[in-house]
Amino acid sequence: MKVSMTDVMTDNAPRKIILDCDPGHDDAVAMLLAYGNPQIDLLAVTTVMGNQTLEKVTANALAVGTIAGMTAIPFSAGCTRPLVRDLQTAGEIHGDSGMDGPRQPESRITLDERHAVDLLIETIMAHEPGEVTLVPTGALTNIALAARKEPRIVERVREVVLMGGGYHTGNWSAVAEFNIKIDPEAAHIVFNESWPVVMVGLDLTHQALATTEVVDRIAAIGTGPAKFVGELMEFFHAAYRDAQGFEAPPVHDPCAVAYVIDPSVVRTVKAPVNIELRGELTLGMTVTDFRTPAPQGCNTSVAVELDHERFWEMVTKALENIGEVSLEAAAETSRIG
Ligand code: PIR
Ligand code: CA
Repeated sequence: MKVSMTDVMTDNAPRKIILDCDPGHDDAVAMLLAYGNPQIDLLAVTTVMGNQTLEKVTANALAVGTIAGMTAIPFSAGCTRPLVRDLQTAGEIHGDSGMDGPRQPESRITLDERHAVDLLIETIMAHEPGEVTLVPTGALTNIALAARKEPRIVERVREVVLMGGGYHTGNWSAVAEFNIKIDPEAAHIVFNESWPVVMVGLDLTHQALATTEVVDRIAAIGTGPAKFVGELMEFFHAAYRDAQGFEAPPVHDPCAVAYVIDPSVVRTVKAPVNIELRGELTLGMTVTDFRTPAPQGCNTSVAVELDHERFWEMVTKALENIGEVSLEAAAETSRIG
C-alpha cells in the first residue's frame, strides 16, 4: 500500500490496524474486509484462544490468509488461555475446527515466531503515537497483557475498536457476551485503561444479519474467496438457527472493521462501560451507564445502530477487490492497496 505524506496528514490516509482474532466464521469475514478494503492498512493479524483452542484458531487464520493471498502480512499466535479462568470454547456455533463448513487449504503462510503480545507491542511502538488502531474480535487476553507488559502502548494507540459485550443483550449468559465473559479480567483491564474504546457489541452486531439476499450477492461474485465466505455463512446459518433460533446469522466481527473504515456506518453513543467481575448472575456483563450527560473524560462509547445496506456493500466490495487468488501464486501475490 502506497501512502503519501499528504495522506498521512489528512483523514484520507488508510487506517493502520492490527486485527486480534479467534477465527471463527465472522472473524474470517473481518479479516477479508480489512484486507480487501483500501481504507485499511492491515499491519498484522494476531490470534487468541476463544471460539476454539489457540492451535485451531491460528490454523484457521492462516487458512483464511492463504485463501486471500495475505502473504505480506505477519500472523502471530498469542494466549492459549484466559488470564484467570479456564478456557471455554464455542464449538456449538463454530464447530470442532472453530471454522467448520468449507474445506480448508493447506497454509502457505508461515507464522511469525514472536508471541502475539510482543508483535502487538513492537508494531505499536514502531509507529507514531495515534497511528495504530487495535481491532480485537476475540477475548481481550492479548491486548490486556500487552498493556501490562508495555504500558506506553496505551498512550500510543489511536483507539481500540472491539467486538464484544452488549448493553442490553447477552449470548453466553443472560447478560454477558462470549468474548468478554470468557476473560472478564482481561476485558476489565482494557476498558479501564485511558485509550478510547469503542464497544461494538451484540446490540449492534445482531443487526448485521447475513440474509439470503446478502448471501446471494456474495455468491454472485463467483471467486474462490467469495465461495469460501458463502460456505462459511451456510454453516453459520445452520448453527445459529439450531443453537439460538436465528433466521439469519449475525456476522459480528466485521462490524468493528466497518466502523474503522467509515464511522458513519455505525452510530455510537458515548457512555461509561465497566466489566462486572463479581456478579453471581452477571459475571462479564458490560455494564453501560446511559444516564446523560456522559461524564467528562469518558473514554468509552457503544455502537447502537448499523447501516445494514452499506455494511454489506463494504463486505461485498472487499471480496471483489480481493478477486481471484490462485493458491499456487499466493506466495508471489502482494498486498491489495
Ligand atoms: C459467536 C461467538 C461466540 C459464541 C457465539 N454464540 C457466537 C464469537 C464471534 O466470533 C464473535 O467475535 C463473538 N464471539 C460474538 O459473541
Ligand atoms: Ca470472534
